[in-house]
Order: sequence, then structure tokens, then C-alpha cells
Amino acid sequence: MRIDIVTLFPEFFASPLSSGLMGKALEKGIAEVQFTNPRDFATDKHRRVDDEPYGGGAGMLLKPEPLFAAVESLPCLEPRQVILLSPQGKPLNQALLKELASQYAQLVLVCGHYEGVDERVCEQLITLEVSLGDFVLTCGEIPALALLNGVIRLRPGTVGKEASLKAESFEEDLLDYPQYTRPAEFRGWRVPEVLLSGHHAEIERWRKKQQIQRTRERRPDLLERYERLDEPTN
Ligand code: 4G4
Repeated sequence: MRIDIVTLFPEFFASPLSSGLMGKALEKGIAEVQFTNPRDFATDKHRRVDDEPYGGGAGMLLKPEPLFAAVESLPCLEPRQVILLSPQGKPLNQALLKELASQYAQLVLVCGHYEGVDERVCEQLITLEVSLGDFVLTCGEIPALALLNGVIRLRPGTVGKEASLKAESFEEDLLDYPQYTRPAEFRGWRVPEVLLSGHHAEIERWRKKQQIQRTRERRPDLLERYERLDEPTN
């Protein structure tokens, strides 16, 4: 899989892409990441990439020409998605990550800045707008990095089987169960006895119960979906 990042700040990605499991995965060739800077495609002598919004208003917008030129300079592997990270996008979740990690030969991640991007970019260059949630950041680089991390994590060979199974547990619409490691007692708090018992069936039952209880308390919206999808279809 090829992943292109279109960004005014490619240096922003250096450390996250070389650290930890992401670094290992990219070293192994699990995905090929390339950077393209729209500023390199600005044609005026000041190499401007931003301009004022028509109709007035605060702040600046990314101009369409350098963004179109940057994306159009890339090789095109089909099938591909050209993704803009923006608060107006489709909410990112584990199911969308799984689709992006498995269905495409190329992902182009476009990072917005200032107050946003010209609408003609969203409509004619972008094939999918994605949001990390209902909040605003100064730049698209941080959500792009989160999406990239979530996609690479799902590629075979990045993490053990364990983690991909966990991703599937999220697709079940339940939060994770509580986990403990040694010591068995820490500052007077003991690890639940069932986890020390070695009874695998009982441990599974306990974990499922914890997942449901936790989801009910923290994310009733998820639990509703879980219970609906669990019902017989007749
Ligand atoms: C595109 C349009 C994504 C990109 C406007 C990006 C939050 C998210 C940006 C902007 C972002 C998110 C400057 C508002 C960059 N903020 N929720 N900022 N803004 O995924």
C-alpha cells in the first residue's frame, strides 16, 4: 500500500513515523509513505499557498492551485482515496479504518491549515472527507497521523494477532475490559481473583460482563447498537 501525505510541514511526521511499531512497520515495507509539499507547487514569486476568503471573514484559506498541482503530480494507484481530514468529515471509527487498510492500493492524505480549504478542493479533488471527532485543531497533520497509525496497525505484520482481534472486539461495539499485570497486589488493590484462577471459561465470562458494564456506564450509545445487532433478525 502506498500512502501519500500532502502537507506544508513534512518534518512534523519525522519522529512519529520512525518510532515504535510504526517505525518498525514502515522499515519492513508494510506501507510506503511519501511526502508532497504544496508550497513546492506554488507558482508566484512569494510561493503563496493561502489567501483571504471571498465574502470576508477571519483568517486565511488554502488556495486551490497548489493543492491540485500537488495531488496531480502523484502517481495514481487504483483503487485509491484522496482524503481530507476536516471537522466536516465522516466520523472515523474502527470499521472505516479497516476498510481503508484493506480496500485501497493508495491513500492520499491532504492536511488542511488556516481556517480551512477552498470548497472546490473538497468537491473536485477530495474523494473522502474524514473527521476524528467534534473538535477543532489548528492543522490536519495531527488527525492525518492518527488515521495513518490506525491504518498501519491493521496491516498484516505490524502487530501480533492479539491486537487485530482486539480491533475486532471494537467492531462488536463494546469497550475493552479492565486489564492487570504484576504485581497481584499494588497499594492495597488486588487483581480480581478470577484472573488468577486459571479458569479460562470463567475469565472470558468475567471479561464480557465487564465490557458490557463499562460500555453501559461510559458509552450507552455503543451499547444500544450492540444490543440491537445481537437480537435475532425475525
Ligand atoms: C480542514 C478544514 C480535522 C482542515 C478546516 C482538521 C479538526 C479535525 C482543518 C480545518 C482540523 C478533526 C483549521 C478547522 C484543520 N481540525 N476533527 N483542522 N480547520 O478531525
